[in-house]
Amino acid sequence: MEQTLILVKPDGVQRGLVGEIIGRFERRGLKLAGMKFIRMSHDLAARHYAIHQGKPFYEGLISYIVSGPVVAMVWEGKDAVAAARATMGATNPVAAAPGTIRGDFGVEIGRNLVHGSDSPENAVQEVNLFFGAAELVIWERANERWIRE
Ligand code: D4T
Repeated sequence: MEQTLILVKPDGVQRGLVGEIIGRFERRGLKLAGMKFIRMSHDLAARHYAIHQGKPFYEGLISYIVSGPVVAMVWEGKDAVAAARATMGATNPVAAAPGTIRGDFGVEIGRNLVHGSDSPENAVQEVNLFFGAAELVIWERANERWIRE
């Protein structure tokens, strides 16, 4: 089953949107496999955003992500990466469709509330960066057959 790493970024936490954001992934039918509330270290932030090093927004991105606590989660399901990104909306909230997390709560690309892995390959890397195997929970969801054919 595909997994994806989702972060509620510091603005989502500070604005009291943690429950709202988690609820959207729950209602979508994705299944929670791991969750923790952390303050990201500079080292973890640099590893997570290594692909953006050297870009003009990199320094701001790092200082933003370490500026307060984040909720790190692993959600799983069929096509979990694509489903989660559709639930999040476009990277720039101004372009994000109403009904998506960013489209409903954001206006600024540098305050876009959530992170989600952008490919199944990157999702594996990101899940392993944030979670040890023992932190992921294998469990049976009672209503599984009403969500998946
Ligand atoms: P994340 O990684 O946060 O889920 O965002 P996306 O996958 O949707 O978008 P991304 O990797 O292209 O960008 C990562 C992160 O950088 C911020 N950003 C991006 C920014 O502040 N200014 C910019 O011009 C861009 C392109 C927003 C998300």
